[in-house]
Amino acid sequence: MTPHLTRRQLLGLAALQAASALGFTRIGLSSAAAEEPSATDYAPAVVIGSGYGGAVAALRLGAAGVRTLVLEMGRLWETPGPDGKIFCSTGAPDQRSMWFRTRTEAPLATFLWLDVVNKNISSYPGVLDRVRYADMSVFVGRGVGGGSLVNGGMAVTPLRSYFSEVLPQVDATEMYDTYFPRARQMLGVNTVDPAWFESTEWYRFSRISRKHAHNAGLRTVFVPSVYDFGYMQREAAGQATRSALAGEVIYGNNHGKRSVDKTYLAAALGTGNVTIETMHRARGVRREPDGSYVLTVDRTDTAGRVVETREIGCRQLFLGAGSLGTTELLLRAREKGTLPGLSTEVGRGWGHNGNVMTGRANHIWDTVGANQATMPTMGIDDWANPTHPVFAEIAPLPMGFEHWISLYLAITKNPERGTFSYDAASDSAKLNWSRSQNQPSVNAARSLFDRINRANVTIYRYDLFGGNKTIADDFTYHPLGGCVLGRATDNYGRAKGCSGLYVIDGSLVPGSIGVNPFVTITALAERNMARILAEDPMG
Ligand code: FAE
Repeated sequence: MTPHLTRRQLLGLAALQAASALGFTRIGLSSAAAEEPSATDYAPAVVIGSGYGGAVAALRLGAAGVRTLVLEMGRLWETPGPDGKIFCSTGAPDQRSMWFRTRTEAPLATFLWLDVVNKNISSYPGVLDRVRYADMSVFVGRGVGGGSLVNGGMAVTPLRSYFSEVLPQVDATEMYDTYFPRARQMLGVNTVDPAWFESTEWYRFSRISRKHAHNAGLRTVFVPSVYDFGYMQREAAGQATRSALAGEVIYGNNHGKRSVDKTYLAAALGTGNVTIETMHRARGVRREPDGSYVLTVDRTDTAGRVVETREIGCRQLFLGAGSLGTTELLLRAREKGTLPGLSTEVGRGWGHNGNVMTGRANHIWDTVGANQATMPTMGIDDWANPTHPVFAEIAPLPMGFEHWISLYLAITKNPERGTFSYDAASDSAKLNWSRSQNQPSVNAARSLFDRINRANVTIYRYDLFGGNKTIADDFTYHPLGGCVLGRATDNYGRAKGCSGLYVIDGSLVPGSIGVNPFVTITALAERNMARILAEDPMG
């Protein structure tokens, strides 16, 4: 079912298309916003980053009548390339795939130990970045929409008991009665038609993994999504251009996906109060004696060159640059002394939501199908396990041929936390996280998948992650924490020690949430914005 678009969203979508057609890096409804060649250097409110948290802040500020500027370091993904497509597929990646790389760095490095997955590409501000730290790398989205452009669309509300364990100071009744439903409605969450799921070749891989989980006495659940399943059914029937059924996901979806540029950000632009500047990377922030903030912002071109450095002032500053981006900006500001009042908690409480990935080799008769939808829609729910809680999403591996592989992204309960320190030489934040801190996650995943392998007389795949590894623990899709709610900020995201400065994204969540995180990030942002707009003077 396609959600009804509001007038605001329609206006905003038109502004996005117009900016794209005219090649503007500035997107807004008013002609002044769209046409002025030179920049305005002040806005009452500035939002850094246009992922989930940033998009919620932009809409709620715009709807409250606050003139707001959103700064996004990535590009606007609206213009088709020479092949007529905005995004490239996982099977045929080109420069659009990755953020300034000359070779793709996909999560699955090899197949049959062969380096056949990654491809050479030219350097360009592509949509997926892999930020590498010493012992962990983190996948993030770049562009108007942030992670919503590249993610698997799984829109999961956490278990209430675990949410309360992780964020005990947040009123769970308010979250589950008001803000989770509001987030799901705005994001356009829907579920697959179970009858279609049971019959379609595109989810055979899920049904096989479900059978194996059930053979081991485990429970499976359907996972809601922001991919439009009605659209997917039309793809399968040959009535719509294929996207999830054409290998599109981590490098963007050309159709079907309700990324936040199409939902929250379109509505934000539609208020007439919000402008987005793309290819603008906030580098520094300082505070003036009158309490306002001044940002140092680099505008870059598609070669990555800084073409202009601007100073942009604001009264209220909202940080939605994601766990890594927000933490780095605030840590740098604290350590360089431009925001010395920030809490010593900035840079602490980071976790990867217990992410590990694994693959199993199926028997020859248990085919997973050459045709696989890229949007996962089922998970193995063993979170109630008293020693090793795991929520394992049944992931696709759409290679276009039968490979008998069952793939999983497991979310585990890992109590380890990392910290960031500021490295003056590189002027960047370094993540202090050692590979040994993954051991609780590896143990939990092994316990679950050993059980599934035993019940089905199957084994792990050794050829997918390099070095004969059966469990990949060197990357995450779910960076969380760094500016934790109630520690680096008050209970609503107001940064301690800096009034008028707010954290609004995944860096608020203390390292773990037990399920895929974007619904939680969105709902928390809705909750915090409601309180901030009710209590704090804006503009
Ligand atoms: P995020 O969406 O990362 O947005 C931050 C934005 O800020 C980005 O657009 C950055 O380019 C921008 N930015 C950063 N630094 C700066 C700066 N200095 N100046 C200007 N702009 C800046 O943050 N989650 C789920 O719930 N379900 C899934 O199925 C799922 N699958 C995933 C698959 C992949 C491949 C990846 C990478 C992630 C996945 N996630 C999934 C995670 C989810 O996308 C992520 O938790 C959210 O996107 C985080 O939202 P934030 O608002 O924190």
